[in-house]
Amino acid sequence: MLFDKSNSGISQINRRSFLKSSAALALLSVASGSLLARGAKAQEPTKLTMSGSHWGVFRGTVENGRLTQVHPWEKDPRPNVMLQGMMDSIYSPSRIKYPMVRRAWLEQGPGSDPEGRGTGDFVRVSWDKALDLVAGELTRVREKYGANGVYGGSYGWKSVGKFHNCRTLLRRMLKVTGGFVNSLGDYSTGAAQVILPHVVGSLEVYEQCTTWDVVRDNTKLMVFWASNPVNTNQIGWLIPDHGGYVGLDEIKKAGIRVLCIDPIRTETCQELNGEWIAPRPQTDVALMLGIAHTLYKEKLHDEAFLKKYTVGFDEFLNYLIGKSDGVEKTAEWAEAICGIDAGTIKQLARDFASNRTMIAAGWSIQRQHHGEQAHWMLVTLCSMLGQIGLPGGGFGFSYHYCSGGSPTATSPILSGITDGPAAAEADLPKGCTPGDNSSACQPLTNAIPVSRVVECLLNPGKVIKYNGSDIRYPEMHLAYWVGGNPFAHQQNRNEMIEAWKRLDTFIVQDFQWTASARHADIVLPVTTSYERNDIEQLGDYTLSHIVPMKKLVEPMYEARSDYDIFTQICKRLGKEYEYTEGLTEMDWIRSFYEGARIESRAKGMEMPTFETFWESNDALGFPISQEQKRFVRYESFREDPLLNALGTPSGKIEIYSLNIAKMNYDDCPPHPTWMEPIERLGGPTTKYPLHIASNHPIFRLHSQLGGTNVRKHYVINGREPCWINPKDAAERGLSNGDIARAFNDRGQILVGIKITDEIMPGVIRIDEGGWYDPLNPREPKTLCRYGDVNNLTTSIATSKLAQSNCGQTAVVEIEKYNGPIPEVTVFDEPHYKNN
Ligand code: PGD
Ligand code: PGD
Repeated sequence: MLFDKSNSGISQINRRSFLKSSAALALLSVASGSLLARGAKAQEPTKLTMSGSHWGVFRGTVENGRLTQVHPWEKDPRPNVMLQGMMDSIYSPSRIKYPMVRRAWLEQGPGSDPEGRGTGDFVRVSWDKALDLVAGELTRVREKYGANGVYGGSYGWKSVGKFHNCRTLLRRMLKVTGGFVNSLGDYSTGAAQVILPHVVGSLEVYEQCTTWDVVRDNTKLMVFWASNPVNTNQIGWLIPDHGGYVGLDEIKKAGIRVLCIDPIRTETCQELNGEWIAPRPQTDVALMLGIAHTLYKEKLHDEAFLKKYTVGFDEFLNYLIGKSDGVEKTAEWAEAICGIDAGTIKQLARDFASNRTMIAAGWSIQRQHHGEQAHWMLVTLCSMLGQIGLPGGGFGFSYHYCSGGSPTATSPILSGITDGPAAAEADLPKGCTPGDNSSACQPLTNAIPVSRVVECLLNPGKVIKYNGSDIRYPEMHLAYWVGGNPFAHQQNRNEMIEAWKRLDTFIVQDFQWTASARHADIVLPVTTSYERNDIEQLGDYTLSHIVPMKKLVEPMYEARSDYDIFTQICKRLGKEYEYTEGLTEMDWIRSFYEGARIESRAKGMEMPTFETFWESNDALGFPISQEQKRFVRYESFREDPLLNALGTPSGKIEIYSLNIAKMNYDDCPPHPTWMEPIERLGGPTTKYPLHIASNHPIFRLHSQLGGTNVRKHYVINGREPCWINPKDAAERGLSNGDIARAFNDRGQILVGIKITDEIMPGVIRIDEGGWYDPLNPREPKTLCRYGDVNNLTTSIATSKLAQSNCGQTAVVEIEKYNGPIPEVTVFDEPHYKNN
């Protein structure tokens, strides 16, 4: 049973009984308390209003200006318990109420006492004052250091909505007011999205998979390789449709054999009664090579497929059989690295080859040192199996994400707010022409790989390699963050804190007192999406509905929308019209809808008028054809590889890439290769004995909702849970509920112990997104009181190719914490003084 304490170990909620126990659909309500909302003064009639979030579509009951109940949409096949936290996020004690400035920054100027960041020494200021300070500081930094002094790469999962897309709104503001440094790529698939275009000609990780219907009807063996859709499909980048759960139910009913290759017996493995194979983390490439070697030796590989649809197998084969490096990648060789016995590895090869096999791969295996290799090797393995493009065979890299595999509807694409004109010339200082690389002509919108921000701050001027190009790190003095939480998402927290000292100014706009906000110099309170109007599509892959996201309650305290804040900054910098184009919130929303209406006509459909749609208080649905329900990824390529050539240089799957060979990177060879990560469980140079799986959390979206009442359902002794195998716990004298200290050379955190045999020995699990709560922010490598795993992870890049993050690369030790137990403080607002 899903999310049952006895199974998952960290939850006290049994999801199904939780849902059943609530009357009708009125599932989620908050206890009525004192009302602080501005809109609470007026007595309004009870009403139901539709909106959406990363957790699903819902209708809200608003009583006396307060959201009191959330009703999941009746068409949601598997409503999400996180909706409860979503509602609480409006009212939680972690809400930012007023504009704040760090005292030292305010009184002594930018860059003062950077060690004081995170101590909570804030002064409340008026909006006018805060906006003047921001506009003035942008001007000062640009005048002194140029546009490259301002970092606006601001990565993060923001909120859904085509208009209040705060990261784009920030870039729009920074673009019209004078330029900034941008970011490249993302934290989710940073390595895979750079390597896969070289291999299969597309990002692949965000592409539609063969539909679940086709899998149900054709697949005989479903392999979840580092993939846990029962957990990770709960949320969406757009509003989630949760169709992946229907797919999982179907394959369960069909009795399809399921294998889970994962150091943890995941919720998916449990729900589908899967067979569990637990390799040592970070050794999947070796395991895949062992399987590939068996396929080759036992002549189970599909030579015809390799010849017709791929290039470079021969070069790879020389490596596989040890011709090129003297090491044959036998199952026995793989066993010594990954810990799975050679017999099982050989049997996997036979089972994969003798069945219609679909490999659903997750993304943790590319969030590791040399992470580029994992998905490349998976494509190679599937090429050897020869089932790519056949119904129910091959690979799917997004079955676990936003319900990939749910069929795509015939629908228009809603546009959204943009960050302004994209012409290359417009990005250069006046008088510069594209291609002029002199220091005076650096692009105004320079960009660095997203997870390299810390390295960039520490090494201005350094030149790094990136996917065939050179990037020179700019010298940045101001960072402006919206819609993201770098003090949660970035690896190696203590190194980051040192790097942040190079900044004169760190500005954060958020609605919660995240660790990032607590380390900011200027903090601006924004509205949640439930305090403003917007519009969004349902289902990243299905795009099956357009959802009105109607304002439910008035902005709390002094919160303003990102759009309003940036408009006011632009006004101070003389660029208000360029920013707003004279349009209001509802003008923009209407314009996106009207654009979709025009597109839908071209597809032979007539959407209702905007007024009808908006007043309907319901999602507008689009048809899904039989053909769309039977979509098979790579079917057309398989049918005609010349006519439907891939976007690679050869038009085929590239098992050997000439382009990558030309880059000549020592850490990314031209064919999939096993390379030791800098540290791993059982590795040759590893100092600490336990690997940490920093998975995506069950009851949060990263750090989002960490500050809400959902937290009480999973914390252990008030801390972030740490799963540990009974053997490892016994060796360390740890019991359930203990507070323990996990540590390595990079940092130390407190966690709450959960002993479970759902995790393999040698591995502990501490989910990413725990809020950073430094015991003494002025002390280097101070203890984190709550359990932010990124105190322990490495900030090394995957390789010169993708320069992506390695959030899954970390080994540690753990011990019972015998010191005085410090109170967790990060979930309340910091102390501040009124100005
Ligand atoms: P979130 O917690 O989603 O984390 O990192 P990310 O920064 O995306 O942060 C979003 C922030 O935006 C929240 O603070 C939220 O309150 C704020 N926000 C929401 N809506 C709005 C809005 O309308 N306006 C403004 N101004 N703010 C808003 C996630 C990142 O973490 C990701 S995507 C991945 S895949 C990585 N995963 C791992 C991992 O697996 N392991 C480790 N060790 N580390 C990771 N870090 C990465
Ligand atoms: P993870 O939980 O990090 O999810 O999707 P991703 O697939 O990256 O890892 C998936 C599985 O990989 C886990 O079961 C983990 O145990 C396993 N694993 C870890 N290391 C290894 C390894 O070395 N080898 C093998 N074989 N398995 C390993 C993340 C995706 O989820 C992303 S990127 C985002 S931004 C979203 N985030 C969330 C979220 O924060 N919370 C929820 N509930 N859902 C999400 N969905 C999305």
